[in-house]
Amino acid sequence: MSVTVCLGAQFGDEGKGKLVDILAHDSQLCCRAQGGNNAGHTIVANGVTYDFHILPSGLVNPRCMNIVGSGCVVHIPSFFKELDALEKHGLHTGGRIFISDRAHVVFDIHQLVDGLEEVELGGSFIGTTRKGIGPAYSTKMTRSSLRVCDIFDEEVFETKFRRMVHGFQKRFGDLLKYDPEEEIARYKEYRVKLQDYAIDQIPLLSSAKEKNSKILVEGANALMLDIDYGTYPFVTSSNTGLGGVLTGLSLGWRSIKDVIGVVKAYTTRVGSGPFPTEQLNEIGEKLQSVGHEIGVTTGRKRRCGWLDLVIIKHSHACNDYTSMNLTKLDVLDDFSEIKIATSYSYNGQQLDSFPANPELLAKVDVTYETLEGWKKPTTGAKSFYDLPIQARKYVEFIEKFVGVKVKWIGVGPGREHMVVR
Ligand code: 2SA
Ligand code: GDP
Ligand code: MG
Repeated sequence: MSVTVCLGAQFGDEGKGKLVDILAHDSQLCCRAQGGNNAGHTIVANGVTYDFHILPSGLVNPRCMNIVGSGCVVHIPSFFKELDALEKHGLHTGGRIFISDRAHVVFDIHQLVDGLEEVELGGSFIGTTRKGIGPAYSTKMTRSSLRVCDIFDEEVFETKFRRMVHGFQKRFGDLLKYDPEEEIARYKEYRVKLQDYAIDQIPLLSSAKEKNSKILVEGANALMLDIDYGTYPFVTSSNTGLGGVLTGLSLGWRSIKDVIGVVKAYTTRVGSGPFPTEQLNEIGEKLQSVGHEIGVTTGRKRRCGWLDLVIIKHSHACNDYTSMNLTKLDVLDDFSEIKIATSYSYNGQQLDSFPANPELLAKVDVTYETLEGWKKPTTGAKSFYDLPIQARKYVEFIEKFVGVKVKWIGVGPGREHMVVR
């Protein structure tokens, strides 16, 4: 068995879905290890645009099997809604998508609590997707959550569910406008429907190992949103880095062959939190409009700024990338000058590592390297040497600074818009 892991190296939306779709062509299994339907992965294949949230992007390839792994949190109605949408696009998913029976369930009550917790934070709100991700992982950690395996025994389900709801009702009182009976009733239907999807992921992955299968792991969100290594508390509630892959799927470390860091050629962020290279000016607006930087899950405009190599170095230190996919290079086609952040300083003193403290991070001064733009379209490029010399220099600057090879370069949204080196 060989495992290739695709991980977001910045704040998410780097274009992981597109790389996963391309690599799925040569893989038997595609797995999600963490997160829920907060993620949004867009794939443009054969002229059709697909949006994935909880489902793995490997589903676009008709020969690829897919697993929503044990480390994920799943809102079951959204899972079925997303499957229905794919079927309407003519994509047949029957027998190719499974959910680990150890994955935790996101209920509507988690989504309501997500909203209430954001309100409680006032001006310091996180800017979550309100998909219930934080509350679902919280109940997982306090051991009051329900897993997919709990759904199948009606009595056990109701007992555990009512206990969890009672906990939230005690905490939020009248603020929580919620009828547990409605949700319990809905699970009568899901109890039957889910039988075709819930599996024990461990023997399935063990048998993939015996068959020497190629497995792809699709990261959701990205390292700077990692609960331990991101810009806490402005993060999501899972380990979005390599750690989450090891705990969220029973693959073992020995089989991991490649860890690909997906890096957008500039930086974007959705939601609150420090963003040292953010451009609150016409540069940021141009990146946002040319790059169509709009959240796939919530429709929010993404904040935009220059590429930050301090972040990519931190990300590489945590995830140990074997190669990188630089994406959306084409979005920079029309800039005469392009800046890249290479270090931070605070009170005149250069920082030698990425700061843990978000208040400090919000105040750092950024040192930039300025590179010449290329002012030519790159979307038609088929090989590295089809790219303008300035674009090649941009790529080479990044790989030299980070010390990792850029093996793939995205020059457009389509499957075919990928230069492979
Ligand atoms: P949550 O909902 O608890 O995970 O939110 C916590 C923070 O994580 C950010 N987050 C994301 N950032 C980028 N992309 C995400 N997926 C969607 C997309 C986002 C969207 O692909 O565009 O549609 O808005 C994603 N999911 C979570 C979030 O903004 C919070 O800062
Ligand atoms: P993910 O969350 O990392 O999978 O990324 P998203 O799908 O949320 O956001 C990336 C967006 O950029 C999607 O709309 C992709 O279709 C698009 N995209 C991916 N790679 C490229 C690229 O190289 N060039 C351009 N112009 N668009 C790209
Ligand atoms: Mg996304």
